[in-house]
Amino acid sequence: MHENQFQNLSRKINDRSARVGVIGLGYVGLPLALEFAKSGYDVYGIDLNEDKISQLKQFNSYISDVHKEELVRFVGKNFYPTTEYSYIQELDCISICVPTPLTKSQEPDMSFILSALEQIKKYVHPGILITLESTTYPGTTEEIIQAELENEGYYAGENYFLCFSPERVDPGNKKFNTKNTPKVIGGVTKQCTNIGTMLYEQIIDRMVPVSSPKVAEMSKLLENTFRSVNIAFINEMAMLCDKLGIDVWETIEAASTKPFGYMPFTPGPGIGGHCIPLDPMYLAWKAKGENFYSRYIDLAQEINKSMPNYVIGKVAEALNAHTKPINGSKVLILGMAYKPNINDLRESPGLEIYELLKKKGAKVFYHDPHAQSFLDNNNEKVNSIDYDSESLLSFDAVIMVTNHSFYNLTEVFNESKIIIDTRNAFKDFSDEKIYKIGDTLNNNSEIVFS
Ligand code: SAJ
Repeated sequence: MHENQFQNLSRKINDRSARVGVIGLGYVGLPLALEFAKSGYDVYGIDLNEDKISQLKQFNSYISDVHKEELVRFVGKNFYPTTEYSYIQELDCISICVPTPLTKSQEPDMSFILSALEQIKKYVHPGILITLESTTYPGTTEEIIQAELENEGYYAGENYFLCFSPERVDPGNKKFNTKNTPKVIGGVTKQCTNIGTMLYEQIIDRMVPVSSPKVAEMSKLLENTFRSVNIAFINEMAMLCDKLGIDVWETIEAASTKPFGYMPFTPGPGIGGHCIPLDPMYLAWKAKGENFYSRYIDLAQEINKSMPNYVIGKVAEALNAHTKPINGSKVLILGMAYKPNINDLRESPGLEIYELLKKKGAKVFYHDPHAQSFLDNNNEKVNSIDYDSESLLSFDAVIMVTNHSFYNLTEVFNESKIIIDTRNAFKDFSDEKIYKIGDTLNNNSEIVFS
C-alpha cells in the first residue's frame, strides 16, 4: 500500500471528509448507513430495490428499528439513498451488507454478493476501502472478492484495502444496537485491518481487530452455530421430557439457578429468522468441501426443523383428548413472526405449522399484530384476522406460536377452548385446556372415550 493512500484515507476518515457507501439497505445496511451519517460523513446508501429508495426519500422506514425522525434528519442532508452503483467511483469506503440466503438445497446462495461485486468492479478505484459484512463461509472475502479484484489489477493491501466485519444486528433488541455492539474486523493485511478499524471505530463503541478475514468470518458462524446447536439440544430435551412426563420448562428454570457452567435456552416451535437457520449451513457447506462432515450442525438443523411437526403432534393430541380430529377443526395461530415483538416472517416456524395444519384438513387462521399478511406455499395471500375475545371461542384450538407482548394472556386463556402453548407463555395459568410442548399430555386431562 502506498503510504500516501493510507495516510490520505486516514486523514479523510478522521476529518469526516471521507465519502462512505453502504451497499444493501436492509436491517443491517440501513442502520449502519445512519450511524455513519450521524457521525458526520456523507453517506451513499445503494440498493437495487427502487421501492426501498423511494420509501427512504419520503422518510418512510421499512425497518422496525429505524424511525422516521432519523430519516427526516439525514435523508437528503448527508445520507443519499440511491440505486446508482456509479457513485462508488467517488466513494472512499464501501460496506457490503447484502443478503446471503440458502438455495433450496440448503447451500450458500452467493448471488447477491456476486452481483454487488460485478458492480464494484466497474467503479472500484485506487485507495478505496471495501468491507464485506454479509454473513458467509470462511474464505469468501479472499477467495471471491480479493481474487476477482486482482483480475482487475487491484491488489488488497497494495492499491486498495479489503476487510471482513460481520454484522451483529439483533432485530428488536432494545438494549443492543449497531453502535454499542462490539464489532469484529479482519483485514487481508495489517494495514487493511488498521484502516478498517479506524473507520468503524468512528461509529462503533468497541472494535475487535483480528488477524484475518477468515477469523472474522468464522467468529460469526461460531456465534450462530453455537445458538443453533444449543436450541436444538433444548428442543430435543423438550421432546424427551414430554415422553418422560416431566415439565421441561420447570426443569430449565431449576437448572438455570446454577450460577456457573449453564446457559439457558428455551424450546420452541422451531427456529426462524435471517441468521440461525441459515448461518450454520454456510459452515457445514465449507466443511464438506474439506471432506469434514459436521454432524453437530446437520443434527441441529434436523432437530430444529422437526419442531413444527412435533407441535402438530401436540395439536392432534389436544384435539383428540376432546374427541376432535385435526381434519375439519378450526384452529388459530397466535404470532406468526419468528420471535416476539418484531414483524419478520423469514423462515418463521409458524409458516410451516400453518401449512402442515392445512394439509391435515384444518381450517387454519392466524393473527399477528406486527405481520399483517404472508404468501402461503401456493403463493396466495393470507391475512392476519382481526381477532377479538368473542371470536376466540369460535376456534377449536388456539396455538401460541410467538408470544408477542401485545397478547392479553388472561383474555386468551379465558376465551379459548384449547390452548397449545409452544413458548410456555401461559406458565402462570394452570388448567387442563393448556397443552404445552415439553410436557406430557396435560396430566389431569383424560382421554374422553366417546
Ligand atoms: N429460539 C429458540 N430458543 C432459544 C432462542 C431462540 O427457540 O432459546 C428461536 C427463536 O424463537 C427464533 C430463532 O430461534 O425463532 C432465532 O432466535 P435468535 O434469538 O437467535 O434471534 P435472531 O435470529 O434474531 O438472532 C440474532 C442473531 N444476531 C446476529 O446474527 C447478528 C444472533 O447472533 C443473536 O445471538 C440473537 O439475535 C440474539 O441473541 O437475540
